[in-house]
Amino acid sequence: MDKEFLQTLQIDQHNHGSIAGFDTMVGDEEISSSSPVDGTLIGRVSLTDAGNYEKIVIRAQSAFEEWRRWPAPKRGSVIQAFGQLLRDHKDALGNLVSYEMGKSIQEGLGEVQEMIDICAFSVGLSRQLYGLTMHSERLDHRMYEQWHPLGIVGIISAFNFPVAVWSWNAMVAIVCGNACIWKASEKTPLCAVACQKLFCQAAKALGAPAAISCIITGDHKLGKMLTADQRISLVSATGSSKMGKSLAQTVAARLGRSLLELGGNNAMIISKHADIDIAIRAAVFGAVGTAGQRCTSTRRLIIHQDHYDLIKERLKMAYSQIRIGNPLDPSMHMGPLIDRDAVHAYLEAIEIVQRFGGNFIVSGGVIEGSGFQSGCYVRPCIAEVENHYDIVQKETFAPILYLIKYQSLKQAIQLQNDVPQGLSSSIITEYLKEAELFLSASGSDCGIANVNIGTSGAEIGGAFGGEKETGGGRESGSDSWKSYMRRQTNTINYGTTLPLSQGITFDF
Ligand code: UN1
Repeated sequence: MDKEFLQTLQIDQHNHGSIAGFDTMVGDEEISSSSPVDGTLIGRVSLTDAGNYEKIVIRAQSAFEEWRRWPAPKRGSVIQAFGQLLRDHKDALGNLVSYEMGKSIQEGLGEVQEMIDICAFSVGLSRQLYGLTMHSERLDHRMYEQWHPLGIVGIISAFNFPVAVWSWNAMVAIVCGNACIWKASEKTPLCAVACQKLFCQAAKALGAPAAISCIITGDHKLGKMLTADQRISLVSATGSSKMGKSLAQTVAARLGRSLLELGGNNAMIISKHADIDIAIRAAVFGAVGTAGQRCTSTRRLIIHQDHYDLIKERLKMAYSQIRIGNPLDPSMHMGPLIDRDAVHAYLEAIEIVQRFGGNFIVSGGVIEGSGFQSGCYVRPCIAEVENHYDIVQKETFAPILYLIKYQSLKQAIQLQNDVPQGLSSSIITEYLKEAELFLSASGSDCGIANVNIGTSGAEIGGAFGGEKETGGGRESGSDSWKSYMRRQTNTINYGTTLPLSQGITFDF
């Protein structure tokens, strides 16, 4: 396979995991990154040891001290330059994402597009970090609020969006005046190295302090070091609810801030009034896209009884047309799972569904033979289940779609909400009253609720995140930037006396 994209992105056989700014700090140990596409070793990345971690935090701290003094619109110009580099390297980075993570090239390029879009958003934001002005209750007083950067933002990201989720956090955090330390998934370290190299290029061109963006490489032990570190003002983490629960406790114990984007168990309600073509397209992309490894992947279809049999048949037909194979081949819909552990979890989930009495209408399994030697390719499958099964209540990061039947919309909404997670949800209906009920306070309890589109593929302009075990954080668009800043309330007396608030007198 032609791997020109690796040279374009300056990915070598040995890469430095601990990059702070422009220089490298080489650890003694390395981790290797193998592609789930063909099992080939792509390259190695040096691990960040405790000594290098310490050096990086000190570098980030001093970078922050300088960076916070840069006017925000000037900070935006660095993000603009990075956005341009991403445009120039979109193809190469999209290919690397696809090769290291295994998602289809369409989705790899889409992920880089999300980065380009969040850069544009952040550049605009650099002139809009607004605070409010209030009327003081005291004579000749003015009251207003300002937003200041926090300090160092730690970003922990998952393998499934190896570049975009970092950029949602980092671009916004950096434009707000923070320095960032990024611990990418140890399953996709080369994507992080490539992003860091491009970011450093942009920062250098504009004379920005070197360590406003740093990366560290390692597993959960390094994540723990970052999380427990008092100097990290905010830890923004994407991953499983299990990981988030433990991280939140560590951060809370030091009264730090955390922003969590954790597991989803997303359902699509297909109403009696649904456009069936839209429903099928949305469901198949939601369940099969990224091989079911998005936190927004569609895991449950809650189908009105009148359409149940029809939907089943249409899904069977659609699944028979899914092309699974090398994700760098643009004609493929679905690539491999991330690794063999993920394949194991997928097979285990299938077995548990069967044990509970679930009925597979499209069966799963591992794909073998030529072109599939990495052992990570599986078939997307569909099972008829009950919502209360333990396994249905859990997020399995794999292309397993559950079908559930409903009679009334109230019951459908209840089923949709009746899981521990609360990230994304959708309803397919042509009937306004149903759509509005679904979006109302008595409707979906998720952070994202869509009508006539699927559960995945959120745009960067909205706030992204969810409720319950999804962790409550909001990243990316809207006013999510406020999570990366501290609010300061200022009251100024421009009079000649000192009136006290609440009318208190204190004369002496
Ligand atoms: C994730 O899976 O962690 O909405 C993020 C989506 C993508 C982001 C998913 N824009 O599906």
